[in-house]
Parts: sequence; structure tokens; C-alpha cells
Amino acid sequence: MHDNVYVDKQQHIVDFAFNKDVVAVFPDMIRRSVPGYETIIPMTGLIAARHLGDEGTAYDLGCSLGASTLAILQQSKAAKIHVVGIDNSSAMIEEARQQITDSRASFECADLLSTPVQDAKVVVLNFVAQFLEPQERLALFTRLQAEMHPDGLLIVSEKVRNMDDTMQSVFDETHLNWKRANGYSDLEVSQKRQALENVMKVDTEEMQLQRFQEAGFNVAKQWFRCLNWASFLVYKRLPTS
Ligand code: GEK
Repeated sequence: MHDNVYVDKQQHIVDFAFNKDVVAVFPDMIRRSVPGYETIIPMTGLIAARHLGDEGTAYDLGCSLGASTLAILQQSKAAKIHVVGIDNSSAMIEEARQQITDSRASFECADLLSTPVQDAKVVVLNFVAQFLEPQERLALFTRLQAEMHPDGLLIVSEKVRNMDDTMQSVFDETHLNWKRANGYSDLEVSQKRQALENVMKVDTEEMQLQRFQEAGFNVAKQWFRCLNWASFLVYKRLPTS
């Protein structure tokens, strides 16, 4: 379904929420709004499935409709893997349950901040930490580090901002042009930007890498970047190749 959430002029732009209107258009919205999404999700599936091997549990925190969950399942034939999708939007979870019926997956409507990930070999946070309060982020990553399997791998994708003002403008402008090229009008772009302003507080790439280290992870590497969107592989201990 085509994303037309911000097509008409709105009197008051309410803060962005993952409600039923958004759920209906979500795959179209995220594909046309997040540069690199269509690379990051299949690669998440590939990397996570390989890391899980024959058995183990992966958590897809802030799973929305379960795109990363599905990508992992598609890349693994192992019967003994389990992927748990967590989201605090009941509209998202209901739809994910309808769409993904693989018995190796389960979905739960819960706050990821209070969801244990005991012994998880893989935890995925694709475009989610950016919606948490900045002061909650280090505590979350520290807890994930403590709870995950000793060989645990965290895959984190986020919108980032730049320390360099010139490049920030260049990337912002290019993103705007990309959204226009994807069929969004100027009105849709500006209304969505306003709606997101209060709910999305974005860190720099350097802040992300430093936080992974402070949380106790051993290795953190950015593996993908397109304009202001980046993805990181974060390991509890050095992986053996
Ligand atoms: C994808 N990962 O397709 N607890 C649980 N869920 C939360 C919380 C929280 N505290 N805060 C936000 N969410 C997906 C895309 S979308 C990104 C993730 C976007 C959920 C929220 O309900 C929404 O479904 C998701 O995080 C963010 O790869 O729309 O830009």
C-alpha cells in the first residue's frame, strides 16, 4: 500500500506514532524514506543467520512488521534457530504475526527496554535506538552486552548526524532530493520532518562507536553507510573467521 500519511495539509502536526495508519503503509514508507534499507535488511539476514549457525536465539528489537526477522529466517535452513520479534506497537505486532507464520519465529508486544535477551547469539536493532531517549541508550547496550551469549553479535542500524556542518547539509539536501525522486511532495517531506522532530534524537557515528565500547563490547565496526544512515556490527568478543 502506498504511503499517503502526509499527503494532505494538516492543521496540527502531531508527533509521529507507529499507529494503524502507519502500519498499513510501513513497507512502502521505510523503503522510500531510509536510504540503504533495501541493502541493510537482506545483509542483516545473511550475517545473522551465519552467526546463529545450527541453533540459537536471535532477538529483533523494534521489529515493526518483522522485516529483519523474515530476512534471518529466509537465510537459514536450521530447524533449531528461534527469532523473537519485539515491538511496543500492538498494531505492528498483530500484522507481523499475520504475515510471518514460520514456526521458528515468535512476536511479542513489549517494551524492548525491559525485554531480557538472555544468551542471545544475535540481537538486531534496526532503526530503533534513535527513537529512545538519549540517556536510555547506554544503559540498554550495557544490559544487552551483559545478557548476550559470549559470542553474541549485535547489529545496529541508525540515522546518524555529522560533526561537519557542510557534509550535514550536503547529505540532508541529497536525502531530500532522493525522497522527491521517490515520489514524495515537498509538503509530505516537511510535515513528516516536523512530526519526527520530537521523537527522533540522532547521534553521530563517533558517539555510536564510543557507546558500544563503553557498554563493554570488544569490537564495533561500521559496515555500511549511505548519506546519514549507518549500520554497525558489534561483537562481545573478537569473532573467529
Ligand atoms: C525494520 N526494525 O523494518 N520498545 C519496543 N519497540 C519500540 C520502542 C520500544 N521502547 N520504541 C520504538 N519501538 C524495523 C524498523 S521502525 C523504524 C523499525 C522507523 C518500535 C516502533 O514501534 C517501530 O515499530 C520501530 O521501533 C521503529 O527494520 O520507522 O524509522
